[in-house]
Parts: sequence; C-alpha cells; structure tokens
Amino acid sequence: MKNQEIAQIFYNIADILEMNNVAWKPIAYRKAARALESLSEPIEDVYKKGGIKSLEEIPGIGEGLAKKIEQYLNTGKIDEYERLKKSVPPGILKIMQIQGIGPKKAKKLYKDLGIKNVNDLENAAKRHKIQTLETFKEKTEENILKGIELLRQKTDRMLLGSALPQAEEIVSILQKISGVEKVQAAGSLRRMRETVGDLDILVASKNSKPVMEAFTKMTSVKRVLAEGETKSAVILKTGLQVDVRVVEPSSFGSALQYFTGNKDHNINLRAIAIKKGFKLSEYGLFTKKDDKLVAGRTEEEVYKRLGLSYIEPELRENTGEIEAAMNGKLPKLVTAGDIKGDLHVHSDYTTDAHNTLKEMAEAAKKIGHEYIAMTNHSGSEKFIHGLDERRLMKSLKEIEKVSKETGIKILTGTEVDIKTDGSMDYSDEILSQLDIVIASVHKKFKMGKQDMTERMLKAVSNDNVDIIGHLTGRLIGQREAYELDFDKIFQACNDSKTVLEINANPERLDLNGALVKEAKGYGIKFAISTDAHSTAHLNAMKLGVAMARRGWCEKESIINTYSLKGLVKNIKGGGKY
Ligand code: DGT
Ligand code: CA
Ligand code: CA
Ligand code: ZN
Repeated sequence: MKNQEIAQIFYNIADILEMNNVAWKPIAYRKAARALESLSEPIEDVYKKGGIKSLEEIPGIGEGLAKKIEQYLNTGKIDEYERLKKSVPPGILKIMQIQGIGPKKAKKLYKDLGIKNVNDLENAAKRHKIQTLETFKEKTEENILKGIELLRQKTDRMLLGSALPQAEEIVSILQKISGVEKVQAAGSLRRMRETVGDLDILVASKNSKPVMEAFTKMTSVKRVLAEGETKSAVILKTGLQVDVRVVEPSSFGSALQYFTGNKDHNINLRAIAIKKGFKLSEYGLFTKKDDKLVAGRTEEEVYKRLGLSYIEPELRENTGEIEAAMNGKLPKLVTAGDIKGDLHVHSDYTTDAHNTLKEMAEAAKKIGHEYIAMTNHSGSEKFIHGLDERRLMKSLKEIEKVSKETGIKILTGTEVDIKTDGSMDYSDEILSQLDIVIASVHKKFKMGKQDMTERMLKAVSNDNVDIIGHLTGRLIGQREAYELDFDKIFQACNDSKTVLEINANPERLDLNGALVKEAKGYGIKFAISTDAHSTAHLNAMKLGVAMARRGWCEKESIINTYSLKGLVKNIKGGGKY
C-alpha cells in the first residue's frame, strides 16, 4: 500500500514550497496528503479501477496531483519532487521532523546560521547560537535538543518489540542453510535493550558462501549495503539494518561474546583478560605468552577461563555485573517460564480495547496463565468510555461468570486514574471490594517535578492501591517520562508495600531495566504486566520479563510468579506483601 509513501512526499513538497515562499500550493499538497492518509483502500487499487479519473474522485485531489500520483505508481518517482529536493540542502527535511520546527523556522536556521542538518542544529543549540535568533525566543534550546533526541530514537532506533520478530525470522532462514551449525542474534537485541540500532547476527559455519547468498536474497531485503565473504549488511524494507557475520565454529563463543557487547562490558572484560595473562578478541581467548587458544567455542568457557561465572546477556551493560560475576554474586534471573499470570488486562468495556472479557480469558489460558486481573479504565477516561462505579460493579458479576466458564481465575480489578491531586477516580468503598487495584496517571503530565511527585506519593500511600501502573509515563520516541523524584517514591513504595508495574507494552517498557534495578535496591516488588488491549498484546510478557532481568530481578521480586494462593496472600494479607 503506497498511500503513506505518497502522502509523505506531498508533505515534503509542501514544506519545500513553503520554504521557497510559494503561496497556496503548500496548503493543497497537505490537504491531498491528509486525504491519502485517511483513505482506507490502497491507492494502487483506486488507480487500477479507473486510472486518473478515479484518483480525481478523492477529495482534495485534482488533475495535477492525480498525474503526480500516477507517475509515482508507474515509476516510483515524482519529477516535481526530485527537482524541488535539489533546491534545499538534503538534511533540511529531517530538521522539519523535529517537533516545533516548521518550514519557516528551518529556513531561518539555514539562512542565518547555515544550519543544514540535524547535527548542525544540535551543535548550534549546544553552543547557544539559537537563542540569538528573533523567531526562536520561545523555543528554548533545551527543547530543541530534546526534540532531536526523540527524533533520533524514533528514526534511528527500532523498538525491541518490532525488531525481535524480524530477528527471529532471519535466524530461522539462516538455520536451514546447509553447513550452518549455529545462528544467534547478538548485539543490543540479545541484551534486550528497549530499542535497537541495528541487528547483529552471527553464524557458525565452515562454508560462508551459501549463507551470504541466502541472506542478501531474502525477500525482506530492500537494499544490500555490503556483501563480503564473511560479513554482509542489508537494509530491510522495514528500515532495519542487519549485519551478518559468519565465523569458524571454534570461535563462535568468543565472537558471540564480542558482538553481544556492550562495548564497555567488552573493554572491562578485555582488561581482566590482560591482567590474567591472556588476550581476548572476537577470535578467542589466547595465552599472551605463546598465543595458544584456550577458549572460544562457547561463551560459557570464555567467562569460566577468566574466573567469572556466566553473565546473562541482559546484564552486560557494565553496571557491576563483572564484579558480581567474580564474587559469585550474580542474581538467578527471573525467566518467562516463571510467570503465572497477567495482572493488567483490558477488555472491550472501554472503546480502546478490542476483545471481550471471555476472549481475553481464553487467550490467557491458552498461553498457560493460571490467573489474570481484569483492570479496565475508570470513569474519568471519558473519551474511551471508562467505567463509572455502577458499570464497574456490574462487571464484577460477569467476571465471576466468565471465570467459571473458561476455567482460568479472573481477579477483579481496575486501572483507576490518579487524579491531579493524587486522589483516586473511584471511592475507597468501591476500591476496597476489588482484588487488584492498579493506579495510573493518564493525563496532566506536565505538572513539574515537585507536584507530580506529590501526586504520585499520595497514590502510593493509599491503602487500596496495590500497584502503580507505568510509573514514568514515557512512550518511547513519542513522549518523555514525566519528572519524578524517584528516591522519594521508591522509599514510599517500600514503606507502604506498594508494588510497581513493569509495563511490557513495547512502546512503554516502563519501568525500564535501569529503574527496576534502582527500585529493587529499596526492597520493592514488581508486577510484570502486558496492559493488553487485545489478545495479541498478551504475548508481550517476554519484553517485560526482559526489563526485569535487565533490572537484576530474581523470581521472588516479581509477584506474578507466585501461584494464585501466594499472590492473594501477598497482595491482600495484612500488609500488601
Ligand atoms: P545498537 O546496535 O546501537 O543498538 O547497539 P549494539 O550494542 O548492538 O552495538 P553495535 O551494533 O554497534 O555493535 C555490536 C557489538 O559489537 C557491541 O555491543 C559491542 C561490539 N563492539 C562494537 N564496536 C566495538 C568496539 O569498538 N570495541 C569493542 N570492544 N566492542 C565493540
Ligand atoms: Ca546492533
Ligand atoms: Ca552492528
Ligand atoms: Zn492499562
């Protein structure tokens, strides 16, 4: 479906025209772009039906634009756009993707400061050149730098949740090639970072040629960047870059170790090797004296020869894992198999969710969960038809019925809004009747650190609140976390035995690994939850488990590894856990 591609070109044309002071035309292009975006049918199909004439029937598209669409569908290019692109520096279009910078501002930046691309802009903001410009008074340099960071996250890095299935597919393709002994995705993906820059895939084989051929000819490849004997790189149609390296089976372990990283972990490890009289590289662990290979086939043997216990990839961020491995102090990390239920699940009582209670329950049972908690939004979420107290109480009866019918325990619950003053969107009387109360912030994000912290502290200290949902509110690449005093909040959570959620939604991953680790230091426990709004979302649990692992969590820290009996006792018995 080419609707989005053409819409993007029209938006770009509009921006360039506006920079060139052309009147009216930009408005027409933007209107047409919006029409294309809201078209439910592929534009190719519209064109096939009746050519230019049917294109012209789309509101906002006249003969001129219809011809441009036709040209794109036939040749993959629009002459006018190719010509206009040459009238501005190539990096300028990217600058206009930064929030708050439109054609007028981009032009001023270019004319007055010679800013041609995002890097120039970043440098200028850091050197405080921007505040000298008239039109930029209200747009602070700090905001521009934040905008650049968000843009980079969004365009240069891909969500872990999107990259994982692509990596799995490539691994399964390469595994089938004859002569291949092992295939493994390494890099940030294996460490389960929230976003990945590119995929690094490692293959153990004595015959690299068929591997490279199969890799570069995959149907998902858009462009081959490099094709060599043992190393190739491609860009997939999704925009993800993938590097594949073929290594000798005898050094697969050391290569895997090297390419899993991260870089600082590797540097630290190499220093230890040197201290012990070795040399460590992607080719293996060698004695310094006579260059003899002593380990390399597996990662385990490399770590072992260095006097370390095996370090799980999620821990390899050089944040103390090497020291812990030396002293036998590494945690025994929670695994996806330890998870017994999902404590944050939505159903179509609210319009943002897509499946019925029963469908959600059946899907959760199929996954193997022992229990779920039905936690729909509260009434102040008017836009999505949040449940007022009456509808909530009515839903409890259906929950009981479906629980019996499906044979999976459905706990009653809510995801109740934390209001601006920190109070709850339901009365205490209602909340005290529910099995699981998750309290979350869904609006009024920009309150300032102190007010937001107080709002949160009040929620944490509420006896009826069991879990705080997606604490920081960030959406990766879209919205920054709100400002909070984590020290105060973690302290309070531990005092009141309030559980923190590790939200597994691929765009949230909130808390992330670093915050989990910090919170864990206060004695806090966590619930790993999918926040599923459809049955498919229930499968995101593994992403949340990854955040828990990156936060050094053992099974005991995660309340949904407990059996139902243990869970209820911990959440509702006396103290909360
Ligand atoms: P990414 O792709 O930005 O999400 O992050 P990574 O960690 O996958 O980084 P990438 O793809 O640049 O390189 C893969 C691994 O290769 C990295 O985690 C560690 C290793 N590596 C890359 N460059 C260096 C280096 O200069 N020194 C050392 N020791 N290791 C490196
Ligand atoms: Ca990478
Ligand atoms: Ca790479
Ligand atoms: Zn939710």
